[in-house]
Amino acid sequence: MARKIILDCDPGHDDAVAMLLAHGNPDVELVAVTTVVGNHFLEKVTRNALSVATIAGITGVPFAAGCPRPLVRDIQIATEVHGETGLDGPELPEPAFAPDPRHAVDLIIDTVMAHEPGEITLVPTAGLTNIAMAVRKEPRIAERVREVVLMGGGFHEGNWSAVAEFNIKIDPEAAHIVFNEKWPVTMVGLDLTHQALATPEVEAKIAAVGTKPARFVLELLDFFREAYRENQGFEHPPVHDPCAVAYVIDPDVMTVRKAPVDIELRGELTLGMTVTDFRAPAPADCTTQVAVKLDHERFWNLIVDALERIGEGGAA
Ligand SMILES: [Ca+2]
Repeated sequence: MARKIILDCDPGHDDAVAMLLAHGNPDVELVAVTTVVGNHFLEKVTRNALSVATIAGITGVPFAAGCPRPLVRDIQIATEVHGETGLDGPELPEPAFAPDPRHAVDLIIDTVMAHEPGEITLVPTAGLTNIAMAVRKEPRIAERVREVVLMGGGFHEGNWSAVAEFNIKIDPEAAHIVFNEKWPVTMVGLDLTHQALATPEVEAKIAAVGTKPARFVLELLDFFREAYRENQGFEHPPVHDPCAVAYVIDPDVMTVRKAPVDIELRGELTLGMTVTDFRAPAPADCTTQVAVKLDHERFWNLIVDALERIGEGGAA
Protein backbone atom coordinates (compact mmCIF):
# COMPACT_ATOMS: atom_id res chain seq x y z
CA MET A 1 0.00 0.00 0.00
CA ALA A 2 1.30 3.45 -0.90
CA ARG A 3 2.56 5.50 2.02
CA LYS A 4 0.50 8.66 2.46
CA ILE A 5 2.54 11.84 2.77
CA ILE A 6 1.99 15.52 3.35
CA LEU A 7 4.67 17.54 1.54
CA ASP A 8 5.33 20.82 3.36
CA CYS A 9 7.48 22.88 1.03
CA ASP A 10 8.74 26.23 -0.30
CA PRO A 11 9.25 25.72 -4.07
CA GLY A 12 12.12 26.16 -4.70
CA HIS A 13 13.87 24.18 -7.44
CA ASP A 14 14.50 21.06 -5.39
CA ASP A 15 11.02 21.22 -3.81
CA ALA A 16 9.61 21.07 -7.34
CA VAL A 17 11.59 17.89 -8.05
CA ALA A 18 10.42 16.47 -4.71
CA MET A 19 6.80 17.11 -5.68
CA LEU A 20 7.28 15.44 -9.07
CA LEU A 21 8.88 12.41 -7.40
CA ALA A 22 6.05 12.12 -4.89
CA HIS A 23 3.45 12.42 -7.63
CA GLY A 24 5.09 10.03 -10.07
CA ASN A 25 6.12 7.27 -7.71
CA PRO A 26 3.43 4.65 -6.99
CA ASP A 27 4.72 3.79 -3.49
CA VAL A 28 3.83 7.17 -2.03
CA GLU A 29 0.56 9.07 -2.25
CA LEU A 30 0.48 12.84 -1.93
CA VAL A 31 -2.51 13.57 0.29
CA ALA A 32 -1.80 17.28 0.79
CA VAL A 33 0.77 19.89 -0.17
CA THR A 34 1.36 22.81 2.14
CA THR A 35 3.57 25.85 1.69
CA VAL A 36 5.53 28.04 4.05
CA VAL A 37 7.76 31.10 3.76
CA GLY A 38 11.30 29.98 2.98
CA ASN A 39 13.09 30.16 -0.32
CA HIS A 40 10.81 33.07 -1.12
CA PHE A 41 7.82 34.88 0.36
CA LEU A 42 4.72 32.78 1.00
CA GLU A 43 2.75 34.19 -1.91
CA LYS A 44 5.45 33.27 -4.42
CA VAL A 45 6.21 29.78 -3.13
CA THR A 46 2.49 28.99 -3.03
CA ARG A 47 2.03 30.11 -6.60
CA ASN A 48 5.09 28.12 -7.59
CA ALA A 49 3.70 25.00 -5.93
CA LEU A 50 0.47 25.36 -7.90
CA SER A 51 2.39 25.90 -11.14
CA VAL A 52 4.46 22.76 -10.54
CA ALA A 53 1.26 20.82 -9.86
CA THR A 54 -0.13 22.16 -13.12
CA ILE A 55 2.92 20.97 -15.06
CA ALA A 56 2.85 17.56 -13.35
CA GLY A 57 -0.90 17.10 -13.76
CA ILE A 58 -1.54 16.78 -10.02
CA THR A 59 -5.28 17.00 -9.43
CA GLY A 60 -7.55 16.31 -6.48
CA VAL A 61 -4.85 17.03 -3.89
CA PRO A 62 -5.44 20.02 -1.59
CA PHE A 63 -2.73 22.69 -1.62
CA ALA A 64 -2.78 25.20 1.22
CA ALA A 65 -0.68 28.21 2.12
CA GLY A 66 0.69 28.35 5.64
CA CYS A 67 2.81 30.65 7.74
CA PRO A 68 4.06 33.86 6.13
CA ARG A 69 6.94 34.31 8.58
CA PRO A 70 8.97 32.29 11.05
CA LEU A 71 7.84 31.91 14.68
CA VAL A 72 10.30 34.38 16.18
CA ARG A 73 12.85 35.57 13.64
CA ASP A 74 12.64 37.98 10.74
CA ILE A 75 12.08 36.56 7.27
CA GLN A 76 15.16 35.43 5.33
CA ILE A 77 14.74 34.30 1.73
CA ALA A 78 17.18 32.69 -0.68
CA THR A 79 16.95 34.62 -3.96
CA GLU A 80 20.64 33.97 -4.67
CA VAL A 81 19.87 30.24 -4.91
CA HIS A 82 16.33 30.29 -6.33
CA GLY A 83 16.07 33.65 -8.17
CA GLU A 84 13.51 36.43 -8.14
CA THR A 85 10.51 34.16 -8.61
CA GLY A 86 11.74 31.50 -6.18
CA LEU A 87 11.73 29.15 -9.17
CA ASP A 88 13.79 30.94 -11.82
CA GLY A 89 14.74 29.24 -15.07
CA PRO A 90 11.70 27.61 -16.67
CA GLU A 91 8.64 29.49 -17.78
CA LEU A 92 5.94 28.82 -15.19
CA PRO A 93 2.37 28.19 -16.30
CA GLU A 94 -0.61 29.90 -14.75
CA PRO A 95 -1.84 27.62 -11.97
CA ALA A 96 -4.75 25.45 -13.15
CA PHE A 97 -6.39 25.49 -9.72
CA ALA A 98 -6.67 27.61 -6.59
CA PRO A 99 -5.32 26.77 -3.15
CA ASP A 100 -7.54 25.21 -0.50
CA PRO A 101 -9.12 27.96 1.62
CA ARG A 102 -7.83 26.38 4.83
CA HIS A 103 -4.61 27.49 6.48
CA ALA A 104 -1.86 24.92 5.93
CA VAL A 105 -1.60 24.33 9.67
CA ASP A 106 -5.29 23.36 9.77
CA LEU A 107 -5.00 21.24 6.64
CA ILE A 108 -2.11 19.32 8.22
CA ILE A 109 -4.07 18.78 11.45
CA ASP A 110 -7.30 17.85 9.65
CA THR A 111 -5.49 15.38 7.38
CA VAL A 112 -3.57 13.66 10.18
CA MET A 113 -6.63 13.44 12.45
CA ALA A 114 -8.84 12.12 9.63
CA HIS A 115 -6.50 9.18 9.05
CA GLU A 116 -5.67 6.22 11.26
CA PRO A 117 -2.71 6.53 13.62
CA GLY A 118 0.48 5.70 11.76
CA GLU A 119 -0.97 6.40 8.33
CA ILE A 120 0.42 9.86 7.57
CA THR A 121 4.09 10.69 7.13
CA LEU A 122 5.08 14.35 7.21
CA VAL A 123 7.74 15.33 4.69
CA PRO A 124 8.86 18.91 5.36
CA THR A 125 11.32 20.30 2.81
CA ALA A 126 11.33 23.87 4.11
CA GLY A 127 11.48 25.77 7.37
CA LEU A 128 9.53 23.94 10.05
CA THR A 129 7.14 26.78 10.96
CA ASN A 130 3.94 25.06 9.77
CA ILE A 131 4.83 21.73 11.37
CA ALA A 132 5.70 23.33 14.70
CA MET A 133 2.50 25.37 14.67
CA ALA A 134 0.43 22.29 13.82
CA VAL A 135 1.80 20.19 16.69
CA ARG A 136 1.36 23.07 19.13
CA LYS A 137 -2.23 23.66 17.99
CA GLU A 138 -3.13 19.95 18.01
CA PRO A 139 -0.64 18.00 20.15
CA ARG A 140 -2.38 14.69 19.35
CA ILE A 141 -0.82 14.70 15.88
CA ALA A 142 2.55 13.88 17.50
CA GLU A 143 1.28 10.37 18.25
CA ARG A 144 -0.78 9.92 15.09
CA VAL A 145 1.91 10.80 12.58
CA ARG A 146 3.88 7.76 11.45
CA GLU A 147 7.12 9.71 11.21
CA VAL A 148 8.63 13.00 10.12
CA VAL A 149 11.15 12.73 7.30
CA LEU A 150 12.60 16.16 6.76
CA MET A 151 15.15 17.81 4.54
CA GLY A 152 17.15 20.13 6.72
CA GLY A 153 20.15 20.44 8.95
CA GLY A 154 23.37 18.52 8.72
CA PHE A 155 25.61 16.93 11.29
CA HIS A 156 28.87 18.18 9.78
CA GLU A 157 27.85 20.55 7.01
CA GLY A 158 26.17 23.96 6.86
CA ASN A 159 25.11 26.25 4.03
CA TRP A 160 23.43 29.24 5.69
CA SER A 161 26.27 29.57 8.17
CA ALA A 162 29.39 27.52 8.81
CA VAL A 163 27.36 25.03 10.85
CA ALA A 164 23.68 25.67 10.05
CA GLU A 165 21.49 24.72 7.12
CA PHE A 166 18.92 27.12 5.60
CA ASN A 167 15.65 25.33 6.55
CA ILE A 168 16.72 25.09 10.18
CA LYS A 169 18.48 28.45 10.42
CA ILE A 170 15.51 30.47 9.15
CA ASP A 171 13.26 29.17 11.94
CA PRO A 172 15.37 27.48 14.61
CA GLU A 173 12.63 27.72 17.25
CA ALA A 174 10.26 25.77 15.00
CA ALA A 175 12.97 23.18 14.37
CA HIS A 176 13.52 22.93 18.11
CA ILE A 177 9.85 22.08 18.58
CA VAL A 178 9.81 19.49 15.79
CA PHE A 179 13.01 17.70 16.84
CA ASN A 180 11.89 17.50 20.48
CA GLU A 181 8.43 16.05 19.86
CA LYS A 182 7.76 12.36 20.48
CA TRP A 183 7.33 11.47 16.81
CA PRO A 184 10.24 9.76 15.05
CA VAL A 185 12.31 12.23 13.02
CA THR A 186 14.64 11.34 10.18
CA MET A 187 16.95 14.22 9.35
CA VAL A 188 17.92 14.12 5.71
CA GLY A 189 20.54 16.83 5.99
CA LEU A 190 23.28 18.36 3.91
CA ASP A 191 25.73 15.53 4.66
CA LEU A 192 23.37 13.35 2.61
CA THR A 193 21.94 15.80 0.09
CA HIS A 194 25.36 17.07 -0.96
CA GLN A 195 25.75 13.57 -2.43
CA ALA A 196 22.58 13.99 -4.56
CA LEU A 197 24.43 15.78 -7.33
CA ALA A 198 22.79 16.30 -10.69
CA THR A 199 25.73 15.21 -12.82
CA PRO A 200 25.77 15.36 -16.65
CA GLU A 201 25.03 11.60 -16.64
CA VAL A 202 21.92 12.23 -14.55
CA GLU A 203 20.81 15.06 -16.82
CA ALA A 204 21.24 12.83 -19.86
CA LYS A 205 18.93 10.22 -18.32
CA ILE A 206 16.33 12.89 -17.56
CA ALA A 207 16.66 14.35 -21.07
CA ALA A 208 16.03 10.89 -22.53
CA VAL A 209 12.57 10.86 -20.92
CA GLY A 210 11.75 13.53 -23.49
CA THR A 211 8.56 14.89 -21.96
CA LYS A 212 7.51 18.40 -20.98
CA PRO A 213 7.85 17.72 -17.22
CA ALA A 214 11.34 16.24 -17.85
CA ARG A 215 12.36 19.35 -19.79
CA PHE A 216 10.99 21.43 -16.94
CA VAL A 217 13.28 19.57 -14.52
CA LEU A 218 16.27 20.12 -16.81
CA GLU A 219 15.55 23.86 -16.93
CA LEU A 220 15.34 23.90 -13.14
CA LEU A 221 18.66 22.05 -12.91
CA ASP A 222 20.33 24.46 -15.36
CA PHE A 223 19.46 27.41 -13.17
CA PHE A 224 20.37 25.51 -10.01
CA ARG A 225 23.75 24.53 -11.48
CA GLU A 226 24.70 28.17 -12.13
CA ALA A 227 23.42 29.29 -8.73
CA TYR A 228 25.42 26.60 -6.91
CA ARG A 229 28.54 27.28 -8.98
CA GLU A 230 28.44 30.98 -8.24
CA ASN A 231 27.38 30.87 -4.61
CA GLN A 232 28.69 27.67 -3.14
CA GLY A 233 31.45 26.37 -5.37
CA PHE A 234 29.65 23.21 -6.50
CA GLU A 235 30.41 21.87 -9.96
CA HIS A 236 27.08 20.01 -10.07
CA PRO A 237 24.05 21.10 -8.05
CA PRO A 238 22.93 19.10 -5.01
CA VAL A 239 19.19 18.42 -5.29
CA HIS A 240 18.23 18.32 -1.64
CA ASP A 241 14.48 17.97 -1.17
CA PRO A 242 13.62 14.86 -3.19
CA CYS A 243 16.05 12.91 -1.00
CA ALA A 244 13.51 13.07 1.84
CA VAL A 245 10.73 11.77 -0.42
CA ALA A 246 13.05 9.07 -1.74
CA TYR A 247 13.70 7.81 1.79
CA VAL A 248 9.97 7.35 2.35
CA ILE A 249 9.66 5.47 -0.95
CA ASP A 250 12.72 3.27 -0.45
CA PRO A 251 14.63 3.42 2.84
CA ASP A 252 17.45 1.45 1.18
CA VAL A 253 18.25 4.48 -0.96
CA MET A 254 20.34 5.74 1.95
CA THR A 255 21.94 4.58 5.15
CA VAL A 256 20.81 6.22 8.37
CA ARG A 257 22.19 6.29 11.86
CA LYS A 258 20.28 6.69 15.11
CA ALA A 259 21.59 9.64 17.11
CA PRO A 260 20.13 12.35 19.32
CA VAL A 261 19.76 15.68 17.49
CA ASP A 262 18.95 19.00 19.08
CA ILE A 263 18.81 22.54 17.76
CA GLU A 264 21.13 25.29 18.99
CA LEU A 265 19.09 28.38 19.83
CA ARG A 266 21.58 30.57 21.65
CA GLY A 267 25.00 30.23 20.03
CA GLU A 268 26.46 33.39 18.58
CA LEU A 269 28.21 31.40 15.86
CA THR A 270 26.08 28.26 15.94
CA LEU A 271 22.44 29.40 15.85
CA GLY A 272 20.36 26.77 14.04
CA MET A 273 23.02 24.07 14.22
CA THR A 274 21.57 20.55 14.33
CA VAL A 275 23.82 19.29 17.10
CA THR A 276 24.11 15.53 16.61
CA ASP A 277 25.46 13.26 19.33
CA PHE A 278 27.23 10.30 17.78
CA ARG A 279 28.49 8.88 21.05
CA ALA A 280 27.61 5.20 21.15
CA PRO A 281 25.34 3.61 21.98
CA ALA A 282 22.41 5.90 21.14
CA PRO A 283 20.02 6.07 24.09
CA ALA A 284 17.13 3.59 23.96
CA ASP A 285 14.58 6.42 23.89
CA CYS A 286 16.27 8.22 20.99
CA THR A 287 13.61 9.31 18.45
CA THR A 288 15.92 10.85 15.89
CA GLN A 289 18.10 9.46 13.14
CA VAL A 290 20.27 11.11 10.54
CA ALA A 291 20.91 10.22 6.91
CA VAL A 292 24.52 9.40 6.17
CA LYS A 293 25.18 7.84 2.77
CA LEU A 294 23.18 8.04 -0.47
CA ASP A 295 22.95 5.39 -3.15
CA HIS A 296 23.33 7.96 -5.95
CA GLU A 297 22.25 5.74 -8.83
CA ARG A 298 19.26 4.29 -7.00
CA PHE A 299 18.14 7.80 -6.04
CA TRP A 300 18.29 9.26 -9.52
CA ASN A 301 16.66 6.17 -10.99
CA LEU A 302 13.66 6.91 -8.77
CA ILE A 303 13.47 10.44 -10.21
CA VAL A 304 13.74 9.22 -13.80
CA ASP A 305 11.16 6.49 -13.16
CA ALA A 306 8.73 9.03 -11.67
CA LEU A 307 9.15 11.31 -14.70
CA GLU A 308 8.51 8.40 -17.04
CA ARG A 309 5.31 7.56 -15.18
CA ILE A 310 4.16 11.19 -15.18
CA GLY A 311 4.52 11.30 -18.97
CA GLU A 312 3.28 14.60 -20.36
CA GLY A 313 1.63 15.33 -17.01
CA GLY A 314 -0.77 18.24 -17.24
CA ALA A 315 0.81 19.24 -20.58
CA ALA A 316 0.85 22.77 -19.20
CA1 LIG B 1 12.78 23.47 0.10
